[in-house]
Amino acid sequence: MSKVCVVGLGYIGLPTAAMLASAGHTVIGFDINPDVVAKVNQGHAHFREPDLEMLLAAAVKTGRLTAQLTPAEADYYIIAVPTPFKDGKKPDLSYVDAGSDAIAPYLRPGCTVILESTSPVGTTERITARLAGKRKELVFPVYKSEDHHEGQVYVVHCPERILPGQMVRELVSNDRIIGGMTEFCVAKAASLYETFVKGTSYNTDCRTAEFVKLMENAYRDVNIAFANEVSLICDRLDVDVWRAIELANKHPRVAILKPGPGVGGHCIAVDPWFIVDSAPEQSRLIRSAREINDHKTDYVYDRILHAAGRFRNPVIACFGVTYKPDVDDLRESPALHIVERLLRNSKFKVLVCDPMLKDLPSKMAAHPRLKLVDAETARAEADIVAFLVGHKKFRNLQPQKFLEKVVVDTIGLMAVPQAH
Ligand code: SAJ
Repeated sequence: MSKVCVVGLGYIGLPTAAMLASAGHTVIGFDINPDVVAKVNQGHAHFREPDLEMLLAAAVKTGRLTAQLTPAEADYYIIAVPTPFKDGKKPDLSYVDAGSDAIAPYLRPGCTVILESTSPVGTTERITARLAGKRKELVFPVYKSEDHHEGQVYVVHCPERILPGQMVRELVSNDRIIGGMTEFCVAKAASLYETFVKGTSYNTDCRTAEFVKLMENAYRDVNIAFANEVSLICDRLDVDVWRAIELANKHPRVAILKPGPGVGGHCIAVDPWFIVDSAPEQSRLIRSAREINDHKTDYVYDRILHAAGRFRNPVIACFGVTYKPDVDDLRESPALHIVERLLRNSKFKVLVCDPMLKDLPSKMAAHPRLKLVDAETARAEADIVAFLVGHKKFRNLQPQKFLEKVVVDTIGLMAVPQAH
């Protein structure tokens, strides 16, 4: 069993820290947010994720997981900090840089640094150079070198690929890609992951691992863009997109995804831009997919606006504001963007119904023309109903109860399944 310092107790770092502790490791969770640290030390997660609360409570109770505002000396460091983009859709590596700067003074010979954050190609080499610049007395790996020094520091990229909503299960069952600066680095990291991962670990170099992760999310974005583009074409040609996709998917080699109000979350709406940024001329499809998915949000907003034109002071009910079904995460949520834009029109009153949320985000909660309500109130009071997120709890809404409303159904909630 090892001592592991997890840098960043967010959506990836926290479940990983709890899982490592439950596997028997001693885990120090380091986060710069005092509220997060306090909450974790009480055994509570700061976001909702199935099974996480139980795993975390046990990890804290046994004393194997503690959170603190500084890093600690450890055998392994796992960096799991955000990698958003900044102006011009350029990757913002400031959190990765800050995380590696923070651990630099604690590194000791033989320790391993694992970058789990989704990162542009070259980032693992970047942090290695940064750490080496701060700890000149230690030996760091050289990319793809076959040399090995006793007591060197090892550095790898092992991208996290767990799906929000199924994180705890996927942490154990997913296959892992371990991309090292050198093969010796891979071997070091593999011996940590094999203590809790039941999936297979595949070894490669860090550049390939970085690209594989970006490519996976770009692949999903492109597929969702196809579904969203098809939905626009169907609207134009007066074809029922849900029935058309259902029928096309009867073909043995066709599996079209679901159209929606756009693509949200902190991953798929962001990561493809890292590819576009690094190879703009070669990434035409990936860029178009991002643009198509972003455009879909504008299109849905315009449809609601068009419907609102019929009313003097329309009440608009938005069913769902999270970035996808059955999570409480609002980051990059297309539905939330639509709500924010609707509120800019002083004639509109907006009702939000979202069973995953106890409260609206603080910046919206006090808005005089916005209310978080239950499904029945939203239905009863609305002139226009926009179905934006397909939460499981919406599945028992009865289409006939919405007949006298103007409905903008972006997720096929009211589509009647066909028997044949
Ligand atoms: N969406 C659609 N139609 C679909 C499927 C999804 O519009 O048919 C939308 C969702 O509503 C959401 C967005 O796409 O707004 C993304 O949702 P998602 O469930 O596809 O993916 P994420 O962002 O929750 O998680 C992804 C996963 N990556 C892949 O499936 C390739 C996950 O495995 C990664 O770990 C995660 O990104 C990440 O952290 O990178």
